[in-house]
Amino acid sequence: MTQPTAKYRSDYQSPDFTITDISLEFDLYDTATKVLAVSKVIRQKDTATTLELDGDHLKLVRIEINGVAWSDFAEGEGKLSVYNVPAEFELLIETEINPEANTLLEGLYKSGGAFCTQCEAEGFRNITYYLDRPDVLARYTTKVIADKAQYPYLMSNGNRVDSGDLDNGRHWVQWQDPFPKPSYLFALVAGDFDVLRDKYTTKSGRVVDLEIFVDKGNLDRAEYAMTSLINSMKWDEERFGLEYDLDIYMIVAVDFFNMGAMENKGLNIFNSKYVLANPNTATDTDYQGIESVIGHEYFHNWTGNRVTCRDWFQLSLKEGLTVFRDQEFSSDLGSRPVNRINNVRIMRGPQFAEDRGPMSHPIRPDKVIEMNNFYTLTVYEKGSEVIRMMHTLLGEENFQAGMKLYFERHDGTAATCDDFVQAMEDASGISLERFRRWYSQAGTPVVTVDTEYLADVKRYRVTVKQHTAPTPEQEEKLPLHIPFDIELYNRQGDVLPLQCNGEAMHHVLNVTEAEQVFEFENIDEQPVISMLREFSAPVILEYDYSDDELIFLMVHARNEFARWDAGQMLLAKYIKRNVERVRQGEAFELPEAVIDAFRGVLLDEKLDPAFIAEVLTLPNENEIAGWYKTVDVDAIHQVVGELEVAFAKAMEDEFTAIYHALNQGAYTIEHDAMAKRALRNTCLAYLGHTGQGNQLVSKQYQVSDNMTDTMAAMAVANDAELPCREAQMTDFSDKWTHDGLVMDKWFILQGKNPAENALENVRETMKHPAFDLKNPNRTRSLVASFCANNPVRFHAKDGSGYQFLTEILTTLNTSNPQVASRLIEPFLKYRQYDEARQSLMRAELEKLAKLENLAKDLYEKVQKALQQ
Ligand code: B3K
Ligand code: ZN
Repeated sequence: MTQPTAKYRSDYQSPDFTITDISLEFDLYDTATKVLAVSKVIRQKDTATTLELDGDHLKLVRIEINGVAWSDFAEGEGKLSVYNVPAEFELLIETEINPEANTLLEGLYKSGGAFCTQCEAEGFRNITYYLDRPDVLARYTTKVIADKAQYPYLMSNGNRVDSGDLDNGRHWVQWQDPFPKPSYLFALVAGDFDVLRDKYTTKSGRVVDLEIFVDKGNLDRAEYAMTSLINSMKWDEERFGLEYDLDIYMIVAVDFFNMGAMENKGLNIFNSKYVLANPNTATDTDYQGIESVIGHEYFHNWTGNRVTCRDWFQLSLKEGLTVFRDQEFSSDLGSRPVNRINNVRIMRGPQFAEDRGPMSHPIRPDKVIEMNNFYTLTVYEKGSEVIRMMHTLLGEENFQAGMKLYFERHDGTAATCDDFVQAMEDASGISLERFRRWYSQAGTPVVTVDTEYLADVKRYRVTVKQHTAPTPEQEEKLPLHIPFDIELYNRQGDVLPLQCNGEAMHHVLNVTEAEQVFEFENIDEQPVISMLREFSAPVILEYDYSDDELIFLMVHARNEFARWDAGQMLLAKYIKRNVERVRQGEAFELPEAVIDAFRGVLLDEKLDPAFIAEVLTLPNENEIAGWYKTVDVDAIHQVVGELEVAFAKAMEDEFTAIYHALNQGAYTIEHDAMAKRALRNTCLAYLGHTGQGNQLVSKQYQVSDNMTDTMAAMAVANDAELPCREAQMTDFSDKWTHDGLVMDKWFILQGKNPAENALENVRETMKHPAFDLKNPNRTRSLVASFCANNPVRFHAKDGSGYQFLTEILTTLNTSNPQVASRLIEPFLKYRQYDEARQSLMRAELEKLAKLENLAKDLYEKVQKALQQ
């Protein structure tokens, strides 16, 4: 095999040819599906005479040009060159593919009994030879032919225009999509399903058929997805003025899927995890996941499909923006502070970690070997933070004007990130010149603040410095435009007006230089400052808060996010201090005042219980690891454990009282009920570390009438290694072995099992009848939760965890490299560990580097990690 090569953003060239229309015919058979593609090809550049098409894993049967057999072509690695073609012509290509052998789950493959597709980013080339790039937009007509008994439902994008029966027990359906689209949005599904149907009338009065396809017998688990879809359609009309454009919207749930879901035009294909739910099988968190992923894929119809990306380097154009939209959707429908807190946890945990690692890249990458490797937290989550910053700088009204202008300019085309920013700038009249650097600069900026109260002149001076450390292949960093949201409080907790040079100032400061000084006038006493409110920029804030100031902010900050954040900073201080103590062989200690501050929040009846639960949730061990240059996994684990016990002991009475008071009647998925469960189960998590733990947890497991409470009990039993764990695990597995999706929760617990023999257990669990390494959900649940979320056991000193990961990666390298490439992440951070662990992990990376046929996905990451 030739060495994989990189593509560069700067090399972009518009295509030599384009395809305006394509007519596809699929004759579906498990091992030999015939694909006939007839395209209208038009030359775009005068000098071009060779048409270069992308294609992989294809058996070429024939080529015709304008109805005549064509032999002037050559097949190369991953491509087909057709020579001496005219300026405009009809190209017929017949290929044969083998869906059953397709374990990559990219292109056309079989999931259980159904045929389905996944084409983003470059999967369409596994179906036929094509201009498989997002800036070639064609109108698709698709005819699907299959056995009628086995595959009664045949679907593709757009509207169903015709159908018929054949005499050999087969039938066909023809679909037509009126909207030109890139190949990555193509979809096909054939199978036998149960269907949940509904209708939605758009604000202009058009009636849209809504159909959700699930495996037979799962109809009672599709309702929440339908509700979420209808809510999404309504919300997008109300908040963004955007209406759905086809007569039908279909969602198909499949069990074998590499990621969450896919926004194919009119025919979304979903990982069943983000569709199927009822109270017996799904937790509140699952319900929330369904709402946000259904919303996300629906919102792509405008941000992604109607306006798509010019090239894959622009991925954040659609992903960052669509994540921003789905976050706003969830926040408008549910709790804004709780949503914000959870998004910020992802930024501060795994996204900041990505920025520190060898794969660090800007939200608009410059260099890519395997595009699938760039569906990252940076492109998605940081991408959405960049959109959010523009929203903060412009305000809702200007932002919506920018959206409108963006659609006026780019609807029906493939655009760039620059186009988006330009529309925002032009519509608002606000300069985003320096702001654009967020698109090209990788890494997390550190913002360091110093404050000084000048009592004699009644001024408060705030000095803000920003610095971004070098990242791989990007040594030089420039100052960014950081919207820095602050508030000043007096001792009574009143907000002080911000005034500079006699003029009122907005609470969002424009930090644009490496160092800036802001001086606020008429400040009568030393104030307390709240900063980076709402996490107004994806940066690390460094400021030397005293305990008293943080405790003050936990009580007095005006918005809940800032109160939570103050609590997090206070926890961070004592976690760091105790990690040091543990390393010095000293005992854990925590001042009474810190505990009292948290007790105060716990007992504050004015607060949303879901918010209280967030305040009492400690940062996880991975996030904590990110605070260190060299991570001491064992010390961190010990301190988190001791902190849990300290809170549990000190507040046992309060936790117990609240736990019992929040016992609710019948399960509902109303936000209120969810919030109460969240707090109640947080109390249980602490009580798990007290004498009554085992009894309370067993009781909850026994009486629970819903998966949220069942899983909460099991998680506590697992985490606190309670005696009741074993029996619960056995009972659960007996009950749910037939249902992989439910068993995933059990696999996750096995993966996170803190017991010393966790790895042995994980290996044993792989033999469970519900486990299947070929199913990405199963693999992620068990293997990824062990490797990524059980740091103490994965990083066992003997290297056994590392060897295990290499074994798994070696298998997946051939069967499903996309999944392998996600699992390898813990290895990429090897430089953050002590020397012994570093060299063990490095040795594993070197082993992987030597693998024959190392997939591009792993190659890119292994090389970068080793070069770092
Ligand atoms: N656009 C898809 C992700 C495709 C991933 C390809 N490896 C789902 C989404 O972001 O909505
Ligand atoms: Zn998306």
